[in-house]
Order: sequence, then C-alpha cells, then structure tokens
Amino acid sequence: MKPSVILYKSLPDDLLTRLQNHFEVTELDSINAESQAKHAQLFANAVGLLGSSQNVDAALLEKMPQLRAASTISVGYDNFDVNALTARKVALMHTPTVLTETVADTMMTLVLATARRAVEVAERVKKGEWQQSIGPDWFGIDVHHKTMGIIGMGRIGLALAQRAHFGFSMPILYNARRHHAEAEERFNARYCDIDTLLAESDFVCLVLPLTDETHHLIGEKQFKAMKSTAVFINAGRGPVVDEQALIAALKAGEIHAAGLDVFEQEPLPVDSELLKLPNVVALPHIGSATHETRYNMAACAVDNLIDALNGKVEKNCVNPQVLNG
Ligand code: 8YV
Repeated sequence: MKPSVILYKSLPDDLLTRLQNHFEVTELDSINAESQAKHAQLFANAVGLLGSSQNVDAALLEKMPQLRAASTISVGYDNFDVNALTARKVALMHTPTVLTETVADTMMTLVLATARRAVEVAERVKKGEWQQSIGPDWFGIDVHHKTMGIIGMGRIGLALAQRAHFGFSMPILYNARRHHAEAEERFNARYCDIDTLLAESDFVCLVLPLTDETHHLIGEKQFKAMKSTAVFINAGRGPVVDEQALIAALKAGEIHAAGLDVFEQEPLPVDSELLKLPNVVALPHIGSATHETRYNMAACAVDNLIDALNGKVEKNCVNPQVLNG
C-alpha cells in the first residue's frame, strides 16, 4: 500500500500521474474543518499534503498525526502555521524560484498600465468615446526615467529592478532587511530607509511577504509621506497594506494612482471602494498566473513533496530544521 497523500489543488494529468507513481492520492476540494470531519480517517492516515491557498493551521494538524510534509504551489506561505508544522516536525515546501520572472513581469505590467491608464482608456475606446484626436483627459504619466522605490529586495524585487533599470532607465531606490550587493552593483540601486524611499519615489512598489511584522506596514502615515504624483504598486500580499488608508489616500489625492494584484480580502468584494476609483488598476492575483509558470510551480511542488517524503530534501524547504531529526 502506497503512503497516502491529500491533494487539494487540481494538477495537470502528467503531474498527477507523477504523484500517483509514489503515493495513494486522494483529491479533495477543501481541507477545511467540514472536510476533515467528513474524511476523518483519510486525514488521520495521510503523510503528505499538496495544494496552495487554503489554511493549514494547528487544528488541521491535530487531525493529521501521520503528516510528514506539506507542499504549497506558491512562494508565499502565510496561510501555513509554520510554528505548528515545525513543532510537529512537518516539512513545509514551497516554490520560490520558478515564478520570479513572471511575477516581476506582472509588476511591470501594473506600473505601465496604471501610469498610462491603459485599462481605463481601452474601456473608453470600446464604449465608442474615441471620436476625435484625444486630449489631455486621455493622457497618463511617463514611466521612463522616473524613480522606482522597491520595498522588499528579494528575488522578485531584483527581477523588477532589472526590468525598470535596463528597460525603462529608471533610477532604483530600495528598502530591505539588509543591503543587496547584486542590486547595487547591477542596477546602481540605492539602499534607503522607508521614509526616504516614500518621499523620493515616483513609483512605490511593494514586494513583501505577509508576516506579523509586515501586516499593515503601509498605512496612512506612509501614504502621506509619498509624492502626490506617486503611483503605488502591490503584488505581494494584500494585508501588508491598510486598504482603508489606501482608499482614503487615493480619494484625497495624496497619491496619484494604485496598481494592485493583491488585496486584504480575496476575491475582492464587488462593492469594494477600490473598484469605484478611476485611478486604480485591480488585477485578480494573477502575479504568477501564466500557463507556463503555473505548470512549472505545480511540477516543482510535486517534486518537492516526493523529495520530502523520500527524505531527499536539499532546497525549497521553509523549515529545514525539521529534516535533521
Ligand atoms: C498564487 C502567489 O497565489 O506564489 C504565491 O505566493 O501569491 C501566487 O503565485 C499562488 O500561486 C496560488 O496558487
């Protein structure tokens, strides 16, 4: 009998087969409390979990005494109780490298679409409003040669800096937990404190994971510190931003516009104030959502789980201390 694994995110057929070659795979739509109660024996016997956006917390782990590895199809893992997993010696695996370029592309898309009002003016053309040569009410703002401030210089921040520096001649400011020699050498990026970054950047780009420390890191004070001509971009995690403060800042003209791929509540409620503001571009968390990248992420997550359950983990483990017995 192969070890039991619960799969709670659909996989391409070839990757499902790859997983089934190693494990008895049961596919569930949900791993919430109702599903745990309905499939109690399955949860009690499973040694592995594979999925993404659903919560893996201490209550779930109580129902899974045999669990040895959880593999998420994502780079972010704020929906996992890492302390509870580590306490139970459960390895948490993620996909940190395969989505970097695609998410950086998404961020540059947001920079350009928001600055040039691409979504708004395209809709106006579709509505037949383009009846004569356009005037200033169709104009956006330049991106090239403007200053980009990146908060969070990890893999994605570095890839974004590359695009901005070489593609659009943008001077780069950045704030991170530590200096980043590669960013400074390759893109002449300048490390600065957040207040300086907010005051001097034309585009403020947030690329941070959600942690206790980053929750609502960007709020009223930070928006007031930005230029009134500044464009705010977030493609990390929504709750790093105090969304009500963002809405107030946009309405008050404290910042020029916002390009957002992530939100405090997802899906974004249809009655959200953000969707009523013309100077907001809202995307449905498509950061890594290309056919190629999502396949590569799923393949990486499948291999991560196989490696973790076969005791062969060398990379992509969030809590490697659990692997050393
Ligand atoms: C998606 C992401 O949310 O990787 C992450 O952390 O936020 C995005 O790639 C994830 O892939 C969910 O499937």
